[in-house]
Amino acid sequence: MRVTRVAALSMIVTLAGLPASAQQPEPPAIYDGHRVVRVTPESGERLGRVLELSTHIWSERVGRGPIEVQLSADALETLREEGFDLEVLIDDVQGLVEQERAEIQARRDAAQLRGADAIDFQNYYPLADLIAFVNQLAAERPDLVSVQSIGQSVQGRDIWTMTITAPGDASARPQVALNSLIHAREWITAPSTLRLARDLVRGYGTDARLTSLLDQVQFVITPVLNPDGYEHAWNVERYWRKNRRNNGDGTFGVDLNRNWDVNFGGNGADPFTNSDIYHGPSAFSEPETSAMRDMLTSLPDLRSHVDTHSYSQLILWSPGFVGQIVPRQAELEALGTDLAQTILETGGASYTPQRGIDLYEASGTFADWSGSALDILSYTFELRPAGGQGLNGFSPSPDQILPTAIEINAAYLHLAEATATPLRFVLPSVASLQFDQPVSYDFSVLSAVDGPSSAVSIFVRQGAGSFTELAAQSLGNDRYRVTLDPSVCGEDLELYVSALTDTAQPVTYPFQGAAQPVAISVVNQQTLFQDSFGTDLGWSVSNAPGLTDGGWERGSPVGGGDRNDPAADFDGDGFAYLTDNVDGNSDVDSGATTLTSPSLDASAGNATLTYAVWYSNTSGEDVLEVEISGDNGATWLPADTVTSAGAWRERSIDVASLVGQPSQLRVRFIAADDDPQSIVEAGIDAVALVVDEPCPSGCLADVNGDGAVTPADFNAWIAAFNANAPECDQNGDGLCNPSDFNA
Ligand code: 0X9
Ligand code: ZN
Repeated sequence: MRVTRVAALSMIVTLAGLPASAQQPEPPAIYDGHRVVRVTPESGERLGRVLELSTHIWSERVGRGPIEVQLSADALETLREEGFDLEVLIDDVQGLVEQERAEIQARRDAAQLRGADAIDFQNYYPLADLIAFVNQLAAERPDLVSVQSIGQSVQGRDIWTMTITAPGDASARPQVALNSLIHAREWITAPSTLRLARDLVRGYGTDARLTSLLDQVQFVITPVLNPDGYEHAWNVERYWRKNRRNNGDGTFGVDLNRNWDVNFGGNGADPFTNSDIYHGPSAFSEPETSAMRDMLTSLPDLRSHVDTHSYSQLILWSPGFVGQIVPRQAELEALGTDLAQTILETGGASYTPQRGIDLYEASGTFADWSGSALDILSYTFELRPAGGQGLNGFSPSPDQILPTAIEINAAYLHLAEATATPLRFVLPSVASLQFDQPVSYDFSVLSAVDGPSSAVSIFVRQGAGSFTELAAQSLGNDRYRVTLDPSVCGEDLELYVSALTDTAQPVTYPFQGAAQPVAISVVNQQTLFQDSFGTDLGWSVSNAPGLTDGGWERGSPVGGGDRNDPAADFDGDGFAYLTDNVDGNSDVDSGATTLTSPSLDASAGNATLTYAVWYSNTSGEDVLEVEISGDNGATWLPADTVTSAGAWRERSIDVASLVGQPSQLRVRFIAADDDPQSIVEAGIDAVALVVDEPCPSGCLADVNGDGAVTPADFNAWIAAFNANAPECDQNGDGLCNPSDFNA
């Protein structure tokens, strides 16, 4: 039962403690009678009518086909009268909001024992508690934390920023900036930045990794960038997104993630004041964005930034809109992919790394601005839950807060290590090595502020022994070459790189060196088929009858990479299969184009098919399907689905688990564009069919197992004979006797 709202209780904020009142005032029942419905408008005009009458859009995209919207009881009645066919998905939106609130209150009541902390990561907390926690950490370790108000919100609330670094002179330490709650309803984001602050403060001096990081880096953390919006979402309207600017026409709020001076007012931002993505009257019209701009531009050596949002589990980077030039694209992509991997390896959820533009176009966003205006590596994180849940996605259960904070912390830490420690190591990613086949790799050791690095070495080992040092050959310009020689089959090769800064400070990659080396599996593979498309090995193309443009063709990329098409092939021989390989406005339109391999013999063992794929699609709705056939193309099975990303990616298919060991295997790549308005660009390169063979058992004559047959093995055999050891049996008859000597 809902209690009518008593006169608004004013929140009494203490600097380092709990607010005086634990009982929250009841917000007005703003969504009373609201339902969420699915409707399929038959025309653009009918769609406009639905949008006009709805209070919120729950679907991720609006266009042709069904959409999900929130309607008041009156609006629902009106649409029914106008002949719309409405399917009710959620009968009582207000009920959902109240359920969430009741759970928060129940946890609050049960948490009397939660200890001295203002927030506990088991529950959501109002603004006053979040700020109390900021001040609590500062009071706990004033030698590590300083708190500063960077300005005031529209309604005059302070925007607090914490700077966290080791005691002593920090002037030479670069900065990493993190913020959360730019969007009012994205409640799960603040506990993530605050968790990092807590761990840094409490881990300094006890945790080696955090201590070393704070010795080298300054964290600049703004947990609540939009305090007015958060208060409003907490006390009045749960799904409020913007700030609380009075727009002067009866509407409120500017979207703080459309108010930055980067393509301000462009696609994916609205000029309508009532819109959730209203960009405001001018760039930086809002005190929240201008305060943040001034603070960030004043930092002497900012390296990277994360603007933390929810939801959909994404790691996003620029470009965020069509035509944005992103000089550090390759770095953003490589590191963004690492961040998603780090989250996964922490035992966290699966986050998709992709360019912002591949999600949807947006203009005037914070991370597009910080990345370009400050020349740093900037990301937008979208936290839990996974996408496609309407406004419900902003209300994950409090149980999700801690796991989300832990996985996001791992990513924040990785970002700081990768961008703000004195040297940066750029290594190729190597999934596996062929045993007994030495191979050379080039890598870079870059120093952004210090002079050139020196004493670059690589340390490797296979098995449990100690690491041995390999010489890294200097190629000049911070490039180095090393030759790896994996001599033991089936045992991971582990390595780390070390170097000295110009001030002789040792730095390793990965950050913890020998304690956390890179592991590369060492396999015994046989290549059954390999195609880099320099010549025609018998692939065929078939286009759907409706296809108007964009069939597969073999060639060198000519588009120049300016329309989401690859600027170069993947494996460097200059050739690939590409869809509509022409410069300018050309892509796959209105149908599918299918590229089918020649018949391949996969009968030699359990085969894996590997390939590099490029697939980019501006609408985000289309995908590239990969299918395989074990009967020479008579029947096909789905084997891989590739979603949009403007980069070459290596993929693999476990052929054996799908179709066994066929002698007539085919694979086909189907690039489709069902929405002709969207741009689809695809490429395939470096196709290979390999089988893993068992590691060879050691040569019998190598009795002492040193990898070579030498006179020393003779003595070793005598010893084995005397000891009746298994190595004695050279003729394989299961016995150890003098006939083994002749063998
Ligand atoms: O639209 C936004 O502001 C962000 N998503 S949210 O649902 N949290 O509002 C994402 C912006 C990312 N940039 C681009 N998609 N270009
Ligand atoms: Zn957001």
